[in-house]
Amino acid sequence: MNLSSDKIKISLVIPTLNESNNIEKLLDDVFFVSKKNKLKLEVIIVDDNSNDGTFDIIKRVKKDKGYDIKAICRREKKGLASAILDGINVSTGDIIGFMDADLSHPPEKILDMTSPILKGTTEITLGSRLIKGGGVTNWPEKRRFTSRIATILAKPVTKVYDPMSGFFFFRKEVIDGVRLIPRGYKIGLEILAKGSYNNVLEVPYIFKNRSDGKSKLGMKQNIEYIIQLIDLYSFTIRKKIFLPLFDSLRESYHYSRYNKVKRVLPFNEELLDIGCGKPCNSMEDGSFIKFLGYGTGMDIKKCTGFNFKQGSITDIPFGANSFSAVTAMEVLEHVEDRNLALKNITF
Ligand SMILES: Nc1nc2c(ncn2[C@@H]2O[C@H](COP(=O)(O)OP(=O)(O)O)[C@@H](O)[C@H]2O)c(=O)[nH]1
Ligand SMILES: [Mg+2]
Repeated sequence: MNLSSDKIKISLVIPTLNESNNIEKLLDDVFFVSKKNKLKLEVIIVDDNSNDGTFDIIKRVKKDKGYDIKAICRREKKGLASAILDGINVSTGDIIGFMDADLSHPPEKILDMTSPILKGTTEITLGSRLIKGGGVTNWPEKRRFTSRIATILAKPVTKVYDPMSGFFFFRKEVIDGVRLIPRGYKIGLEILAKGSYNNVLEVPYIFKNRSDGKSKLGMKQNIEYIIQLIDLYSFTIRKKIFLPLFDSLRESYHYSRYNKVKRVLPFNEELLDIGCGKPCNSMEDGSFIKFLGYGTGMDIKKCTGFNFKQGSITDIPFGANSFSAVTAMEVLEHVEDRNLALKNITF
C-alpha cells in the first residue's frame, strides 16, 4: 500500500446508542473536516436499536446531505466493542478509526490523527487526554477516579499514556490475523495489546464530557473490563515471556544440531544438506548450512544468502559423487522427539 497517495481510504466507525441529539452535528462536523482536507472518508455507523430515533436521523442525514455513510442497525444491544468490530468488518478503508457519537471526541482532530498514518510515520494514532495539550472537561470526580485506576491497571499491557482512549486510528494491517474479542468498552486497548505494529503516536485532545444524553458506562462494563484485563495480561505474558523463551529453546536445539555435525564432519566443504521444503524458516536468518558456515544446501524452494542450490530428491541438481557426505538436518525438526533423533544419529 502506498500511503502517500491521496487515494487512501479512511473508514471511521461510530457506535451509537440513543444519540439523537448529537449524531447530526457530529456527522456535519466530520464531513466538513473531511471535505475541507480532501480526505477520502466513509463513515460506518453501528446502532444498537436506539429507541430515541437516532437511526431515523442517520438515514435522513445520509439521504438529504449525500454523505458517504454505511448505516447498520443491530436488533439487540450487543455492546460498544462489538459494535466497533462489526463496523470494522464491513469497512473498506486502508485506515480505520473509531470515535464516540456524543461529541466528546473533536472531529477537527481527525486530520492530526490520520496524517501521520497517511505519511507512514506510525501505524496507530491514539487521541490522548493525558499528554501535554490534552485534557478532560466536565468529568465528575468519580469518573476521573475510575478512569485513573483503569489506566493504571492497563499499564502492564501497553506503554501508552492514555490506554482508555476511545478515539483511535490504525492501518488495517495492524489487526490482520489478530483475534479481537468483542467485549466491553475498550477495543482500542485490545488492539494495542494484540495488534502488530512498531509505533503508536499519541495526539493530544480535550475530551468534552457529553452535554446531552447519558453515559452508557456502568457496572456491567466495569466487570467486562476486569475480564478483558485478565485475558490481556495472560496474552502479554505469553507474547513477551513464553514465546521468547520458546524461541531460545529452539535456538539451543539449532546449536546442538550444529555441534553434532561440526564434531563429526569438521570443515567438510563437500557436505550437502537436504531441506524439508521450507528453506530459511528454521532460523531467523538462514538455513542450517548458513549457520554451519560450510557445505551446500538444497531444497525445493528457492533460498538465498548462503551456498544453496534449488532442487528436489527426485531431481538432484548435482552429478554423482559430488559430495562426500549428505545430511538432512533441516528435516530433523519434523521428527516427534527431535532431540532424541539427533542424539541417535551416527555418521
Ligand atoms: N452500538 C452501541 N453503541 C454504544 C453502546 N454503548 C455505548 N455506545 C456508544 O459508544 C460511545 C461511548 O459511549 P458513552 O456512553 O458516551 O461512554 P463514555 O463516554 O465512556 O461515558 C457513544 O457513541 C455511545 O452512543 C452499545 O451498547 N452499542
Ligand atoms: Mg461519552
